[in-house]
Amino acid sequence: MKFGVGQPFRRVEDQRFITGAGRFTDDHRFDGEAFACVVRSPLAHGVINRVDAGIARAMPGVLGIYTGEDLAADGIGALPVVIVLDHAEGGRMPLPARTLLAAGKVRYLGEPVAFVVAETAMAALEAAEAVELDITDLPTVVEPATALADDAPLLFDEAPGNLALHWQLGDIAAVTSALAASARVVELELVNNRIVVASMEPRNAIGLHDATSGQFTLVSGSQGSHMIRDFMFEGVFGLPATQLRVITPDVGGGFGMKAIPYPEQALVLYAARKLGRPVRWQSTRAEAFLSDTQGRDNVSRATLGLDADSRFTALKVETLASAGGALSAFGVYCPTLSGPPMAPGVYRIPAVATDVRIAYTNNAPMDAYRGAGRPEAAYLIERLVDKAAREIGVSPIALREINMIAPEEMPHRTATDVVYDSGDFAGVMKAGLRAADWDGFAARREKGDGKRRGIGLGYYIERTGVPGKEGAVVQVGADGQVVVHVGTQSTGQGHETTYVQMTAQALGLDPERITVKTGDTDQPLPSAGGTVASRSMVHGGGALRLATGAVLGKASREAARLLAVDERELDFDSGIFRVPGTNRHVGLLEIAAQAGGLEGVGDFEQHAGTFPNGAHVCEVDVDPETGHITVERYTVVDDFGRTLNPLVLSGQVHGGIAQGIGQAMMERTVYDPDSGQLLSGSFMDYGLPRADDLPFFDVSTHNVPCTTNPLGIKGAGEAGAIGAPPAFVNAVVDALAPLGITHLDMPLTPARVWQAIQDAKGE
Ligand code: SMO
Repeated sequence: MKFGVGQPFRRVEDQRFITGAGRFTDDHRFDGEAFACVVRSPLAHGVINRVDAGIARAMPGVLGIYTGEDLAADGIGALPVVIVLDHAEGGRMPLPARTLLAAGKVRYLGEPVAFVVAETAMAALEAAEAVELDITDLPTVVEPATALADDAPLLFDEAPGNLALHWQLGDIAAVTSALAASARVVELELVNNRIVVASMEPRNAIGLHDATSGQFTLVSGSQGSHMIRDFMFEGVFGLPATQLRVITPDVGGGFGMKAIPYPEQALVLYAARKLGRPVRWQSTRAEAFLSDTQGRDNVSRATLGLDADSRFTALKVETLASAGGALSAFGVYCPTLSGPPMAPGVYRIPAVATDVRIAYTNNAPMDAYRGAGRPEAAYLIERLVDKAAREIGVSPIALREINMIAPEEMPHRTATDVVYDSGDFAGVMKAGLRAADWDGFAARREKGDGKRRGIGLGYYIERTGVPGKEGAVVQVGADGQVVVHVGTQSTGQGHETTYVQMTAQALGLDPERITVKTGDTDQPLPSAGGTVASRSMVHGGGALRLATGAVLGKASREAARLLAVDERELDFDSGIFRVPGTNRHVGLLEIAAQAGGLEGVGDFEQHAGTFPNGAHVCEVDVDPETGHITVERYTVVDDFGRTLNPLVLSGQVHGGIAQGIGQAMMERTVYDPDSGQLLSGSFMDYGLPRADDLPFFDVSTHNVPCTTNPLGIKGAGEAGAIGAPPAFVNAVVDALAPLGITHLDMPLTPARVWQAIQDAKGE
């Protein structure tokens, strides 16, 4: 089947997107709508003495101005925290309330202080600028290490020492002794730089309220309307989730940042109820830099032990991480439950332990960003293994081969208690090296043009599709049109294409007949969890398989009745049930027409993770005169279990590589340590990679079917961003190793690289 699973079927949504016919939140208009503007803190840390809206309230077109005190008086609650853990010493982590508008203090630059609603966006902006803030400046801390120091200014009374959470995995004492008993240890301290998420479409929200029924509606770009409803509404409004409908239309990028609820989503609902009018808010790019959750931002010191045969004996990781100035919904998830369990990577390491301290800091709240903890784990182990190889004097490939978990060891339970179900790591690595012509690099290294060349491998593994439920409903209409409801939300990945393809294949129907619907809590779904952790195809695909199966079950019973044969005698092909050896047949669409429509429901539960993995090989040129790096070649071989659509898949990997190289090469959120002011608050100051910063990517697969889900697939959405940083940095360090450089911290900007070269030369 030419549209079938495994075929490079072209994206069905692209016609709409490239002709400007996409419908994003901002394209939705409502009668009588009013416009909101957020008054944000101009200081990173301070005591709020007074918020004076007197002048602003009297300005033309102003409908309402709300402060933290107004919300408290109306009984509006704080944004709930989804991930709450215990301290290593026992006792629950503190949970300082994240109110929708700052109350008493501000703790990061851009924290919402007041919410202004007016007849026009311009009137709202002008009034917002007229709101007078009297805030007493307090000293700031913008790095976890300084925030945890004894003399650091305290952000929250509830969190002594600014400690959001102290968390451990594994037996630190046992690992410390295993390291002491090892023939050799290799140490590495590295920074995983704080970065912005930079979705193409900034955040937005439109709130509606029907006073008669008491029903709220929220239109907002998100990674799943059900998640936003379920995580935010009850806690903030004290009302049952059924009183809110969330609609998420087309979305221009989420990457984890839009998986969580934000103050503005609740504020538009609050104001809509107050004013009896629809209220809309659209973030500007400048606000996105200040107030979207950011990613990564941790510093780790790692020690790897090896025996005399270069086998890994133990791994200890100590991490300081930043939570930012407010606790986001999954704020502590990345450096705890998500990253550290993946610390061993694809290697046999008998003893692993991690100690993590997460600190409150005066900068934007921290949360998931493409990979959400797994990129940090992969970067750490892959840099460490490379450094170990260089110190021992073996090739980085040989050291990996010695230590990689073999296919015959699957399933393999890591020392961190994660069970890898399948994988051929050494085989995938070989395929990657072959595709990248690793062996031919020696000849490419010496071009005699004064540039320094390097090659690096990053072998990533990640855990995707963590346990959970997802539903799907397939409706074959009497008119021959098929509607597929799923609960995972595309933010650009191409879900429509892949779900159409899977449905077309299962039902033997033309893709043109099939429409995918997502993003509405009113959809008839048995469950819906949204798009996070590369779970859409594993969970949503699993649910869709059950739903198409249910449609076919009903149809085949009906076909058997119509054709007067036993159901088991029927053949089904290209949408037609046939009695073999006869010309008797009936089509699925005929059956649906006669029955007035057919519906199948899938309620799928995934019980274990999937473990996509792969080899990224990066080749760079470093200009020693300027420190400028060019990526000359980039090759990836991934194991995604099974490929549903190679075009959609490579799109995912390409985007991920761009984000991963972006972090490694040029991206960094910079806050002034003294004032907490953001020094990288626009794309003039913040380096985002562009097409001409990147080469063509050579992307292919070497799939080993996953055993933990019926489709045999491994989640692919985040993989590119996980493999790229170690491959890139390993390549640059390889280029500069002859100068004695053993490590460089991301981002490897020309200035940083040039300085490292000067330092190495002793100049
Ligand atoms: S960073 Mo993702 O949306 O799990």
